[in-house]
Amino acid sequence: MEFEKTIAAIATARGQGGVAIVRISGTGALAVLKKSFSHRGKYESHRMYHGYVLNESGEKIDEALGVYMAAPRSYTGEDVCEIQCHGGDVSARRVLEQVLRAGAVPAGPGEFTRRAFLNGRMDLSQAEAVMQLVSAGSEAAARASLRQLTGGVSGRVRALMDQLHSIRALIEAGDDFPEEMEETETAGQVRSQVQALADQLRKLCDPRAARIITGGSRVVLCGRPNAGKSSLLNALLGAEAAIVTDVPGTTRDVLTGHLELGGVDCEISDTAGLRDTADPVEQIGVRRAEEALTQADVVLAVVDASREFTPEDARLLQAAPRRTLCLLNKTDLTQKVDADFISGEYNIPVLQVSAVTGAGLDQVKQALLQRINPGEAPIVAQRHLEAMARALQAAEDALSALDAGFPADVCGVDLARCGDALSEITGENARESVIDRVFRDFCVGK
Ligand SMILES: Nc1nc2c(ncn2[C@@H]2O[C@H](COP(=O)(O)OP(=O)(O)O)[C@@H](O)[C@H]2O)c(=O)[nH]1
Ligand SMILES: [Mg+2]
Repeated sequence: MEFEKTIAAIATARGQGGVAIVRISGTGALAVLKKSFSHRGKYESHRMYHGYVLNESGEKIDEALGVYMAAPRSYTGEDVCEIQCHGGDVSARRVLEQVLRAGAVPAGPGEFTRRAFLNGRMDLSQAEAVMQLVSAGSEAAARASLRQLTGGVSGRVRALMDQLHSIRALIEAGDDFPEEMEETETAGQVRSQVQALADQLRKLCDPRAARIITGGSRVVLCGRPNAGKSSLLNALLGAEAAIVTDVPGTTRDVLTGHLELGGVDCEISDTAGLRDTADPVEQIGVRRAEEALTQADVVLAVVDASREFTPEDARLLQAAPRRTLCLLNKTDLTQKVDADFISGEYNIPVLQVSAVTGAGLDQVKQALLQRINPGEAPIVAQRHLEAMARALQAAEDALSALDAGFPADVCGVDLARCGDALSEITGENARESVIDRVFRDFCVGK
């Protein structure tokens, strides 16, 4: 596909840095470079040249490296030139201004990647991975984006499409040779293949893992006042995030800090101690604490080991959801509560810790990681999960039709719907509006 305009933008982030890159793409890219760069003579493709960026009157704007990447071996699939100039906003901006004067036009958000997609250099899922990768907030998110960028999602969609094609072929064979293929035999074979397809779709979609990889996980500390929740937050983060005092009811709002566990971003919230209180501010704090608990991936229920076990502790542990770990804190002091008692009575794993000495905190981190671990979920983008869910629904509709005794070819409509949903992921025959939505959130220069 040939675009009329040669586009240019600063591809690197704003602010001070060693180098900045001005990227130019389109049929006029080399002409623009030649008009703006001091290197005379031949530009071999994929070779760096040292020189100066010059304005139209031959004044030096910056010392830089220039490179020409001939189509189609470039990011966009078009002729691409890049100027690596000095970092900082001024140099890069002046180089860009020169490049625009030399005939390029400013690139829109994601326009380079959009051209790469439209030129068949990557499919839509890979294009989205580029944006996911540059905005990744954790190692797990970056790893997942890279898997997607290198075809992890595309490959799976292709495999599912192949399965769909063979199911359709089976149905058509049944139509063409009705006397050779018993109707019920065809339906049985189709059914088992559609079932296998549905099973795979279900396995690929793990919204919880996807959310944890891309958005991080939520861990909430709860317990009665003075159990040591704020001290534990600080100890886990290795920072003084929360105020610690021996006055019960010190923490009134939900306070959060971030920890990266096994590459996964983990947001740990400290909450107001759960108790009945007349103080209206503390009451709001308690309500917020209860709200945070419902959102938690893991709940850390803190019990003070140095004091008698109270009915409030009992209530907390009784109400504890399955995803709860009990932290028996202050084990550096004389212990009045026994870990075996809690695990026996409430069927909850108990870890003995001390926020003051740090004892047991590594085990807490390990236990958290074990519970949160999202694995290498192949599908992490919301748009892909939604399309997969529609594909799964269509496959299940096909199964229902077969189970209701309809002949195999009746479920062809459902299977077509399944295929349409899958092809949205890779962007084959994608509607313009879908493509627009994908690239709308891109940054300029990517
Ligand atoms: N000895 C000892 N004291 C602790 C420990 N954890 C917290 N404390 C003390 O217990 C009191 C209440 O702690 P805080 O973290 O504010 O409890 P919160 O109300 O649950 O947030 C403070 O005086 C802390 O210094 C611990 O592991 N050992
Ligand atoms: Mg507190």
